[in-house]
Amino acid sequence: MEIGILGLASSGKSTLFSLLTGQEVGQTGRRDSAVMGIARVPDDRLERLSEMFNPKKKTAATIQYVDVPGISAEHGRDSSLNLPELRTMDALMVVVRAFSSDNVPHPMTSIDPVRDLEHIEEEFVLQDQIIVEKRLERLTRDLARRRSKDLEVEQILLKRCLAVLEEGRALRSEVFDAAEQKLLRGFTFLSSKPLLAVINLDEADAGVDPSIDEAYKDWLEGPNVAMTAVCATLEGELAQLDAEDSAAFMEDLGISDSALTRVIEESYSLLGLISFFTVGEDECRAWSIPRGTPAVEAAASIHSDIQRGFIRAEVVAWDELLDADGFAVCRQRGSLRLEGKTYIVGDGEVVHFRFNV
Ligand SMILES: Nc1nc2c(ncn2[C@@H]2O[C@H](COP(=O)(O)OP(=O)(O)OP(=O)(O)O)[C@@H](O)[C@H]2O)c(=O)[nH]1
Ligand SMILES: [Mg+2]
Repeated sequence: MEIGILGLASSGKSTLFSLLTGQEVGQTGRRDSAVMGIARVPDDRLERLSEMFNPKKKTAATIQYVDVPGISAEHGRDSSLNLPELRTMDALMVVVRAFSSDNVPHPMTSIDPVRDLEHIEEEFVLQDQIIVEKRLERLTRDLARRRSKDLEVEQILLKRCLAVLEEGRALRSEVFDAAEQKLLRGFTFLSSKPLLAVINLDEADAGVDPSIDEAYKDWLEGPNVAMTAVCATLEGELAQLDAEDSAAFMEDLGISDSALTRVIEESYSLLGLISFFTVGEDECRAWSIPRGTPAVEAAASIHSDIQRGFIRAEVVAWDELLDADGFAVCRQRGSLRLEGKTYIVGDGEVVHFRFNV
């Protein structure tokens, strides 16, 4: 799963990308290409299971982030939104600047995170509108030449999209049924992708939750939208410290949890992902699957052989396994269940697949 990091110039995208992925981006201001990196999803449950099994290897779930060059402050002037990489992203993360700094110029001069968010949303809407209009023109021409039920259906759907976009609304705010979603998928509309707004705060405001701010209310109401806040420079400083010092520093500042962890967790849930675990002396590992995935497809995320030869899944909740201190007691207690192919794997379940190929 991939999330594109977008925003106006100098909003802190690359700083945040480096902190999330541990990967340096180098110079700011590059406008031509995107940079990919991988973030490990922090998961206390995996830590606890690993303490129990003491495996040779511990593997966390991951999310890919892509640092995209800054969006222009002028409408319709964007090259970075035309990057092909962006089209295949599963979600978009928009970093908006709320920090003030005399050393870092803001492309719109004043600091106004809500305005910046709106500007970027308008840009998504504009880009999608261009695509819809082009396609509609084409459809009108084709339909004048020959009748086609499929093309008519597409035309009706796209006209509906155009009406939404002309109102300045993102397509993610509209409900489409499964067939419509399938038809729209190929267009890879930016405004239909789930969106995580990350407000990059001043050091002094670290720990403030922007979702309680009235100014963002309109933003938070929509479906497939999430919001969180970080102070990127502060997180950078925290990352330099060892665990003990960083905990003490956080206490001084009155912040209880790492904002970076929150960004990753918000990303994860926005993508609709959950984790199941496989455990053993060789490896304890968290696997990402979309919520609602049946066991046989969860097996496929590990290996196609396990899917092909699927017999049964042995399933137990992570905390029950921990509480029982091993599978043997789970079996006695009946908390270890045998499930079939269609069983929907739940978040935090430890799964052992029995298969035969
Ligand atoms: N004071 C302060 N400065 C920050 C913060 N986050 C980023 N900066 C600074 O802002 C400048 C731009 O940060 P980048 O992370 O390069 O911003 P960017 O969005 O990647 O910029 P472009 O790629 O040029 O669009 C750098 O000098 C950062 O050190 C913050 O939370 N507080
Ligand atoms: Mg950058």
